[in-house]
Amino acid sequence: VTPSKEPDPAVLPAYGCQRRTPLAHHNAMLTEALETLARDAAFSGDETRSLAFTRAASALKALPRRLGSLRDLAALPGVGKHCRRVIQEVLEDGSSAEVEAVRRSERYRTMQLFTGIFGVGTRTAASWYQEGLRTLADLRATGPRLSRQQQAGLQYWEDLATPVTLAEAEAIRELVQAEAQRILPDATVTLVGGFRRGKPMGHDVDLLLSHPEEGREQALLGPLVASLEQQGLLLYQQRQPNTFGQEPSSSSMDQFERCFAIARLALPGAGDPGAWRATRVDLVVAPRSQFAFALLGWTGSRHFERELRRFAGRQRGLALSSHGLYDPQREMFLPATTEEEIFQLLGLDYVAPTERNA
Ligand code: DCP
Ligand code: MG
Repeated sequence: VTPSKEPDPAVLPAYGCQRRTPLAHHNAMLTEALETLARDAAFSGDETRSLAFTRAASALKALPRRLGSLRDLAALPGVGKHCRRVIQEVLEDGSSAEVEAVRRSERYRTMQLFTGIFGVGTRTAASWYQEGLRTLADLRATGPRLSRQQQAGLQYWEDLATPVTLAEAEAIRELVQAEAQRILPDATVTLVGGFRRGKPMGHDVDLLLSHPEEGREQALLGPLVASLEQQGLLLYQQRQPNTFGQEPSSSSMDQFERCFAIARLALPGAGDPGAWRATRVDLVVAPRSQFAFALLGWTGSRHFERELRRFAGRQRGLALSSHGLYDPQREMFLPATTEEEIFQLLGLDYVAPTERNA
């Protein structure tokens, strides 16, 4: 045994995908402070700075105890000077003046509000802020030109800002599955995203659709969306075709056939028999051969996914996406039918969905 080559067991592994990160952890005050700074940096378009804060927060989430002093930071990989200073402030004073100033700032508050609207990204929100817009009323009144998606986002803003519960997500999954199986009896509908990681609430319902027979899944989404729409269950829908293999993927966004929708979910327990709420639903269709990769890619968290791709590239020379694992040396995709097999191909210990809250 050469001690210098053995990883120090007291130090957390460097990549988020090498760690177990439960939903409930021991350092919420610190991670919330750092994530505020991460969001603020992202709002100004500084992804690198944002990532540094996100990385530090993510490592803290995996720490199996409360961080008591700055000395404990030795156990965490990649905590830079700025993060250190913020952590020190929170440990000593219970809060960080810098973070509090960000939280109070008009820009941060407005950016939070605007980027929270369905269809509004950082750049759009920033340009609206530049133009002097501050409230939803501003958008509605003096209105910049809004896309159809943004109009729907504004129209149903209040419902969409209300967290979706696991029970509501399950109800939507069942409804979609019943409809999908009327079209193709063996179709599968899997609840992915935060709910699969054990979150009791979410901002949307992410559903992965597939079929055991390769190719059959192509006949699913069109009729499914048409049928849901006919029943008055969709308040908004926007379909995108599958573009995998057609054009080089420009973003980290995958290229599955999909539908971004706002569903009209009946609320049977609400007293009023006609009660309903608007709910964001993403329907994503994966062929069987890519299902395990899609499942892994759509379970998240976003940071866990980013770390998986970074690990695959930097440590293994492989390109991971929601479509597959590509080996550029052998010029081929490495097949896998389960998430466990993908971790194995990457030479990583398996991490269960509920431990992927990096
Ligand atoms: N995803 C990703 N990269 C993207 C979009 C999505 O890796 N650009 C993956 C990771 C996410 C999952 O898809 O976990 C679903 O995206 P959401 O934005 O719905 O995130 P969550 O479901 O995790 O969170 P929430 O509870 O807010 O819905
Ligand atoms: Mg989600």
